[in-house]
Amino acid sequence: MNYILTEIIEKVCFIKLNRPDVLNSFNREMALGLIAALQKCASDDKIRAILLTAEGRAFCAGQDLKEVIGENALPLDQVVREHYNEIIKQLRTIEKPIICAVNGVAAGAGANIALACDITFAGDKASFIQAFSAIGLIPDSGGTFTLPKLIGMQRASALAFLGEKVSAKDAETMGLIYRCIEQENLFETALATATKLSEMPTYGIGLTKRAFNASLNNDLTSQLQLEEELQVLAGNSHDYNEGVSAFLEKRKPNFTGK
Ligand code: T3D
Repeated sequence: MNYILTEIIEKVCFIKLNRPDVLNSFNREMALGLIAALQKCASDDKIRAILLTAEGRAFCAGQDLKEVIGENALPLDQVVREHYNEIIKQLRTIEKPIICAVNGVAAGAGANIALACDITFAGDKASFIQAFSAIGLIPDSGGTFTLPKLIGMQRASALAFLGEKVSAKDAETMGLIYRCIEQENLFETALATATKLSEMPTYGIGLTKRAFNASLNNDLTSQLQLEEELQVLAGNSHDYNEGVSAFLEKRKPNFTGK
């Protein structure tokens, strides 16, 4: 069984979680498969945007809880380090836009993986649950980092402690995700966004992601210094030259991502 499906549609790599019978919860094979798919996206220059979604009625129910007990269960630190930490590091450091289409419930690590993507759409039947507290765990997969930054300490605490289900509409209203979309239009909207981004100046967008990541630790002076440095890199790119030329020549630009 292939737990991670990938398809390249022009310049977009479409990645699908594929264990629908257990709501796409993560066993080790699926986690390592997702990491491998993301590594391939990072290294392949022809891929200029990534679209992450899932098969069936759920997006992802987090860790497969059948794998965490019994004598063959891996130690918790190994699971967190080798699976979830690695997935989140990939999502945040690949300097290409990563779009997520949350097609149903996203719980535990599944929720925090969706929230670590750059632009997250959710269908209006989808929901988000910080399911960790119900089983005595803390939010992993970057949850303790991402949640307070997205929605503030009060709402992050309420969601993490109570573990209540948040509808996609409420997630949009509180700034947890970018947009809640009618379910039937979810994939079309997410794919159109990924396709649009895949034709834009990928290098500059990647540098923007690098700057946003750094802003989480920098003071204003350091961040302004970083903007200066990254703007020089962007300004020396093919796509900057092409963008300015196309504007002046009143034609559509042909960006290469370089
Ligand atoms: O090693 C570590 O533990 C560290 C890593 C932690 C990371 C984490 O993600 S911890 C959080 C783990 N996830 C959860 O606690 C969520 C558990 N699932 C649920 O609470 C519910 O399933 C949902 C709210 C997500 C959806 O509810 P509902 O009513 O729509 O579906 P259901 O009937 O509960 O589930 C459908 C099937 O999927 C069912 O199997 P069955 O009875 O039809 O054979 C259920 O057992 C299975 N399933 C759902 N979630 C998981 C799962 N099987 C294994 N692991 C799951 N996480």
